[in-house]
Amino acid sequence: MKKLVSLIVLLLLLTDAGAAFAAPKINTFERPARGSAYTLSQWGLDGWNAPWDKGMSTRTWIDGYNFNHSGGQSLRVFYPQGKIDPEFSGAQAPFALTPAKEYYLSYWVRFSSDYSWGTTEFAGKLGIGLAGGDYCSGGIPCTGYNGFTSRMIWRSGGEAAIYYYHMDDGGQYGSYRSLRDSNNNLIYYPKGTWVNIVQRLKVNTVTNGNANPDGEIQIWYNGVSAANITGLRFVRNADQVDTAYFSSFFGGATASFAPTNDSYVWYDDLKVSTNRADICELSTGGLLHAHVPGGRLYVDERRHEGDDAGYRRRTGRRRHRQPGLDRVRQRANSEDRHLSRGVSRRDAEQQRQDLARYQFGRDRAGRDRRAEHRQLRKLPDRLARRPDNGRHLPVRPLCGHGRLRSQLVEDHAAVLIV
Ligand SMILES: [Ca+2]
Repeated sequence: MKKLVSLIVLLLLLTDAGAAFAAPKINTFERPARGSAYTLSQWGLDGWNAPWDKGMSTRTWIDGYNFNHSGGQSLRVFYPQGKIDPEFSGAQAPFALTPAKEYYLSYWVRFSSDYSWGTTEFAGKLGIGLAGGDYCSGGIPCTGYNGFTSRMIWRSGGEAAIYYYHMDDGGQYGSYRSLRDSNNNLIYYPKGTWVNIVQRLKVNTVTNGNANPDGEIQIWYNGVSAANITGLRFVRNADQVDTAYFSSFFGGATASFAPTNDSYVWYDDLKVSTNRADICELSTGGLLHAHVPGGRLYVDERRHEGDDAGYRRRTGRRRHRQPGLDRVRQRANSEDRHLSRGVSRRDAEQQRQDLARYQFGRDRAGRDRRAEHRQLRKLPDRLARRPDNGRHLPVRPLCGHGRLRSQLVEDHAAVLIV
């Protein structure tokens, strides 16, 4: 019970803490028409603006057919067989951010199941990174006056690493640090499944034109810290993090780095924020451990009792009230007692029916809830297959299940598994 209470308190804290910060920049790729290229102007319509791009109009595709991490769509990027360099492989665009000393960046990524890491040499840039100033990269040493970059790469066999340009690279090219799991083993990107990458970059301070060695880069892989680099010097001037740098292509400088077959990477749920609380993938270290006796899904409604005005303020929408909702609320209010004495099969079934009635209303909100419900239903199924038989399972109640955060969390404060 303590865990449930602390989960709810945590969610309230996370939701409210965000109000003091600027809104995070998010892209779920749900707006654009599926089956179309996601051109730079389309990015702009979603609030992501860049002065130039490579490959966005020719090698990107809004996938509403195959894979997505949220909603019904994702961004697929194409890496043609035999090609290297951003001119011919993948996509690039430096998206403008409001300059800040420190940023968090999160995205979900899925490699095609026959992804080729290269021919005889193996390296490529993956997804989106953080950068500032004139984002020094591509074999240009960082002087402290020409900015910095920090991007994810793959190496041989899909070894995951962060590749960053800073003042102390010690050569023409940047530095890299391989990601390692909690047992200090190298992390390799899997094929054919979604993984989450979070990067935090903090620019060093500057005193009288001298760079102090207090810059930092940290990477989380599926919510767990996988690299933490400190003592970095990026700049001697006033440059800050001002770019979310989409930069993904094969290479390396020679064709030996090219893929041996057409390869694809899907991206979804890009998020950039100065506020860690906006990155739900990092909630309590990435995983919330909830006690899950029966593997049943339960939506807690308590937070919004009598708070319609607050709902309208947050969402700009009038809240839909539907038959059955009040009963769901009542049951939610007595949830503690249910849990402490165990939920009978009959009670649980009644809860399920009430919840379904609420979620399956015939209006547009009902359709949205049905989509969420389909996502949510996968959660207990997946958890139940784990060897610990559904108890003390790591769950991500704020992330990765349709509009959980934007819709369910705002509507209901918490999604619990009971
Ligand atoms: Ca999506």
